[in-house]
Amino acid sequence: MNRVPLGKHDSMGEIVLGVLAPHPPHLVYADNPEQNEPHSEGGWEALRWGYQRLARKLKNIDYDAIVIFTPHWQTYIGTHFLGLPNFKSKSVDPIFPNLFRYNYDLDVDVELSNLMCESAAEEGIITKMMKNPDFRVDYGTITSCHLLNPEWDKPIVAISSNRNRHYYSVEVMNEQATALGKACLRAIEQSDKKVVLVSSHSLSHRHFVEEAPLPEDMSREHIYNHSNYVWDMKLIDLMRQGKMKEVIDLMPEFTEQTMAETEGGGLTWMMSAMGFPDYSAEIYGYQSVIGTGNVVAAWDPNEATREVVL
Ligand code: 2X7
Ligand code: FE2
Repeated sequence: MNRVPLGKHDSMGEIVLGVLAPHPPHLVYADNPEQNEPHSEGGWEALRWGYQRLARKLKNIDYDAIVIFTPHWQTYIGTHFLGLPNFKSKSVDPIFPNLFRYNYDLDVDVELSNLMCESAAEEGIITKMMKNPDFRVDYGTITSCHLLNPEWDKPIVAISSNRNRHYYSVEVMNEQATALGKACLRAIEQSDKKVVLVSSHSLSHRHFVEEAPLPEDMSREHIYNHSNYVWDMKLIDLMRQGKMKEVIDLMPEFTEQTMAETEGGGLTWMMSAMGFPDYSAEIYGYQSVIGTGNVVAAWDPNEATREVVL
């Protein structure tokens, strides 16, 4: 599609918030929503209460769609985008089917999805629209979206994670995700919509290999090892200082040393789309889940509504 470049005074779409939203299925399990079959006695409150606070902030933001980048929809040829108006099925976590069997029924902003797909292709990225009605949406997308917007009253765009890191290196992943972020920003501007970006992943990702008899037994929960914790704190400190370019430059080293899900490119994609913010991130909570490090954080481009949360 040939698009006319936007003139200086044309109205433009914009990113109204960027969110780092970890997706351990444990958090949905602990919340006991009606969509999830297993029942829990709670757990992981530092993260769940942080998410609830952020969800309240989102209720006061005017936006049209959530665009989420997920490391659990892994594609080996190109980057894929959800391409049908609705997906409905049961999502079962392959590792934790005891915790997550979630009945979802979600709407997609196909117009925005198409625009992003086309814009990415113009950037030289191999792309595909996912139009299989039986496609099962990954638990990362569902968990982060559920915790941010339990009402599911906004359409989403979900973007797959191309496995550049496995074919090439974390450095190549960082470059490709940067290009994808720029392409998605162009599409958002063209769309004339207000968009919330979500990068769905943990920070450090070394984890236990044996589950506690009661998964929500919080006496068993702790970070996997100290060096992973130190890395997480280093990154969160830079986020607070508004040094996101530095965080992205550290991505290869951080990802290698902590086995982080940043390998999928989500944080790099989001920061690139947001122009590598030099203002403070809002921190909503940090906690381990099966030993992994998880922070809920947001970047609010609007100075008037930006808060110091924690
Ligand atoms: O996918 C995940 C994760 N990222 C972190 C913790 C626990 C389970 O699943
Ligand atoms: Fe994950």
